[in-house]
Amino acid sequence: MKLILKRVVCIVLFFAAANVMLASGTNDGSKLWFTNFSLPADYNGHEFSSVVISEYSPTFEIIQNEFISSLNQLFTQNTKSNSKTSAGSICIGTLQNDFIANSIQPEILKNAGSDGFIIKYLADDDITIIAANTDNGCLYGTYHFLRLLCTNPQALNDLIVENPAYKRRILNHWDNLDGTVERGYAGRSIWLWDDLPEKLNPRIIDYARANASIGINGTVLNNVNASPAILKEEYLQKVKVVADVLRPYGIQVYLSVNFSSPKILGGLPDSDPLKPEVKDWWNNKVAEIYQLIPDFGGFVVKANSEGQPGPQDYGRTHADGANMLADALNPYKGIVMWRAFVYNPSGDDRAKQAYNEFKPLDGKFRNNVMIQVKNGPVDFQPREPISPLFGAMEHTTLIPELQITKEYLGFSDHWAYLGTLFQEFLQTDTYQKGRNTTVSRVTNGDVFNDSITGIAGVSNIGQDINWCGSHSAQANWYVFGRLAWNPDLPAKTIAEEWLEQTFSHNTTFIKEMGRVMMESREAVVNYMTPLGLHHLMGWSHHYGPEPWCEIPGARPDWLPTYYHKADSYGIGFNRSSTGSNAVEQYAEPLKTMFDDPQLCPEKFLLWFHHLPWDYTMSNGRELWDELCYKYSEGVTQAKRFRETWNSMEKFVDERQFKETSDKLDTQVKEAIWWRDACLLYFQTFSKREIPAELDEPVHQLDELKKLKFDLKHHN
Ligand code: GCW
Repeated sequence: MKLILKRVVCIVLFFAAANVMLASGTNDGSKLWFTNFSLPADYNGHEFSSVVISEYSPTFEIIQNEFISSLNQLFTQNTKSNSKTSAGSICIGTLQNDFIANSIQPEILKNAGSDGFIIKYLADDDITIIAANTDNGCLYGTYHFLRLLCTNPQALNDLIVENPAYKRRILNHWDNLDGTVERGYAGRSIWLWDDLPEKLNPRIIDYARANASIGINGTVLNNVNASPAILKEEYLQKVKVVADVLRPYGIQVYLSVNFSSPKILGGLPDSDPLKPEVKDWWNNKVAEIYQLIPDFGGFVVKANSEGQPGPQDYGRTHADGANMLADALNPYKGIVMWRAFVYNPSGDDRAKQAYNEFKPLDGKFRNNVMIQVKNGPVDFQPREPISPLFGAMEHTTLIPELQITKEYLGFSDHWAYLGTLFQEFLQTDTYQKGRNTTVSRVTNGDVFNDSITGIAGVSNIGQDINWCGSHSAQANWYVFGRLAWNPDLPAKTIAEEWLEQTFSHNTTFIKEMGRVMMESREAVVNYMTPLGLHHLMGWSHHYGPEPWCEIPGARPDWLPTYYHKADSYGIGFNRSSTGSNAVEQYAEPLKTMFDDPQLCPEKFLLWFHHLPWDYTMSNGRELWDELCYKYSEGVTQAKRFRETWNSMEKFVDERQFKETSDKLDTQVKEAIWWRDACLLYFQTFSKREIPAELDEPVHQLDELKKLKFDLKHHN
């Protein structure tokens, strides 16, 4: 300890603890996963009494403040228990810190990369070192250390080396400049554009902290359906203020841009990407942005998709458009995330179109372009097979796009933990370059030599006091960050870690609710779209079942009938080699597997096949019966979740308990709504009975068809 005292510049000592816990019964969720910020009851680690920080920067100031408040809170509480052992110190810094430079081998630190860190306990000195190559690495190390103190303190005795899998871990906000949020179920936008640049929403600092605590290092502030106005000088001044606040938390700001901006904002005759005046306009705009925001991340573009303008308006390709922007950003190290979410009503099977358009462009994009691809080939359904583009674009970097906001999984009302969905996707083997070329490995630089890598998640954050519209939905923001950092972390570990930090250390609580979380997404699949069904939801708002939905004159690929194709023979979309042949876009053995109903995983059966109602499933049941069992199972699961939660009252705050309990009531009610609507409607084609041992529907089909869903109550 003396040794340190001689060498360090700054010692942080602790002050009397502030009471930062909320009074019982008032827990509103505003503290996210810092709510139960306390040591486990059986904690027998160190009573940390000092922190040594010898460097200064705005980021180190945050680190220092985190330590002052956190350790005060943790150890003041802890002295109430009798678990105190020895007093320990923490030394945090980069190789600029002499003690760190002398105590660790530089090769170990090399393995931590630019955002990673190491945590090492030096028994002789009774010091825990948190070391990184950068300030941001130290910040991530700080949060990791604090997380482990609260959830798994034993782990701090071993050497920890962390290096995130993806370099860019980015939230995409679909926030409009008028304060609304597309597909947002947690209130209006947190940016409060009208108040900026004079006034900043103070919650943006909490937002930055929450993101940094789970390793998120980028945020796209506005909707991909982008208003050109975001690039006006007036808005860039606002963006600058946000960027300045996020910067010390290691978060870079990005913007979604409208491809027609040169025409709309700049008054040019058009926005043809090959015209010199259009290029000049972008070059000047980019220069203006970097003048204000020197570490600006880059652009996201939704082009020639769902009515948005794009290079094809001028007979140019996606590569022409993306490269023009990439060239403008390149001198500043900015990047382009060009979305592959394209489909045309007059085109081929919607599930094939992104591949059809982008595969031929492989190798035609600049190095600072990433093609942003949704996890599945259609659109964030409760379950989809992976998009066949993953692994197929050997010469192009792909950035996976996940949806954290649950547009198709019950908004923020249903408890659906997405850790299992994200994991299923990231760990799927694409087989594109032989075995074990999983989605995460073909996108994080392991398999291909990508110079930039990233992963994007469409945010579920809004102005609601609990940020996400419900307590349970916070877990999806959390798990996105944790998996972006390490896609190999088990979804269960992350669920338990989140439960412990958000609610309670009680092991029964964690075990029981961990089980609920791990089952929750599958339950939603069961009561909404089992066996590979998809897109059965209501028109436009996408909430609740409307498999019958017909809107005169509507695009067919926006209607459920396009997808389920139920008729007197059977149900499902034939994407096999006798149908749309979407299977052909996958590598072997996936292609053969998906093509044959006998080999196709049953969870994807009706995604790839149109099968007769009496088709025999692997368990011997007929398809119709199996569908009935799946829908019923979903309802049973939802009821079980509610029962489990209701038996947990003693472990959680009254307000958190009640609010979650109410949501689970809604979920059960709506699971029944889904089951009844789908089974009664499909029964009009199958003309078969619901198996006698299952519950009968409680609604009438006509009654359900008349139901008008009021989106206002869910926004
Ligand atoms: O999922 C669909 C949504 C649209 C969204 C679009 C997209 C932002 O229904 O609201 O638009 O995808 O991802 O571009």
